[in-house]
Amino acid sequence: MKIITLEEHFEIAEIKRAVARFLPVSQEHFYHPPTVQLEDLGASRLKEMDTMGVDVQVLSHTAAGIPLIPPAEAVALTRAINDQLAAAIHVHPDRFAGLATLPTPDPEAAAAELERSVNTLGFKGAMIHGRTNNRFLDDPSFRPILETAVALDVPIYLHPAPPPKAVWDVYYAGFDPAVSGSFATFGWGWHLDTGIHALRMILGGVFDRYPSLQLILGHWGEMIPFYLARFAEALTPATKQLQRPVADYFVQQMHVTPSGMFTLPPFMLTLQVLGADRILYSVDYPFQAGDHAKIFLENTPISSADKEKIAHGNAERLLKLSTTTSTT
Ligand code: GRE
Ligand code: ZN
Repeated sequence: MKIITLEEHFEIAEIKRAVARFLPVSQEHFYHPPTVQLEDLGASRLKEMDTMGVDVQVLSHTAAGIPLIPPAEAVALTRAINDQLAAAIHVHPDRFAGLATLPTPDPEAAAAELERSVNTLGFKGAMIHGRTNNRFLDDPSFRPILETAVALDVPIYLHPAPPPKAVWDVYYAGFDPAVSGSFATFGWGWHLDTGIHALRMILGGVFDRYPSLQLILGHWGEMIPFYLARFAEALTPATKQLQRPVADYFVQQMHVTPSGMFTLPPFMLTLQVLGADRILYSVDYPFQAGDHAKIFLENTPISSADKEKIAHGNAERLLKLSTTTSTT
């Protein structure tokens, strides 16, 4: 079974240094990235992919803090990120594909960089890390980016990023900094944040404006599948400006991936809510260990046709990847 994974990160040391001065100090307390694996885009990564049973990694830069930095610098840095990723893909085109990093602080430039990334560099979509200037993608200022994604027919992967300081302080502070840091981010907070981001896009009418836009969420849909019926019951009567019942936007315009959360309950829940055609696969390498990536899917109690869709078929369709056979 060929496996294509969609939330697989790399990091460029110069970029990390360049963005470091814009990051909130609180970040130090939770962010201990696996630097060696993040920075490798060659032989060791391929070896780890072979061990995990992953044939193709769709690569994206890690949460670089791009939304936090001044527009002009964001433009230069994202160009450098995308150029270096393109060079790595060029060496191993059968093992790597790319998602663009966009300078969201300058939405027009971000739209242009998305266009360049797809049409010139051959990338398959973009990854956006949370809010920019505390605005979510339902804000009209980001329309150039969404319009371009629609025109190019590529998806946007919405990745978590640390919550705003005010939210951090009220909701997550008050514990040992390492506890607050994990609670505010990958332990809970930034998943809730990303779910809210996607729900705001529904409520803001983004998917009526762009009915072919496709959003990808990690972590089995960032809590939305569990609460979708509740959200739909509560919000559908109030959202008279929307064209569809609110749950429709989730099941028609979003896809989800596991991000390395390889346990059965959220998988079965997501499968029941969303169906096998909208589940893609991901490890969140190297933040999560992918040793069980292939075994987990093989052992799920679903049909082999559905396993093939989730392992690679849906990704090949959504990202328009060529369909070659498994290399592992
Ligand atoms: C992730 O990509 O999921 C991630 C980061 C940084 C820290 C932890 C984490 O980008 O899971
Ligand atoms: Zn990730």
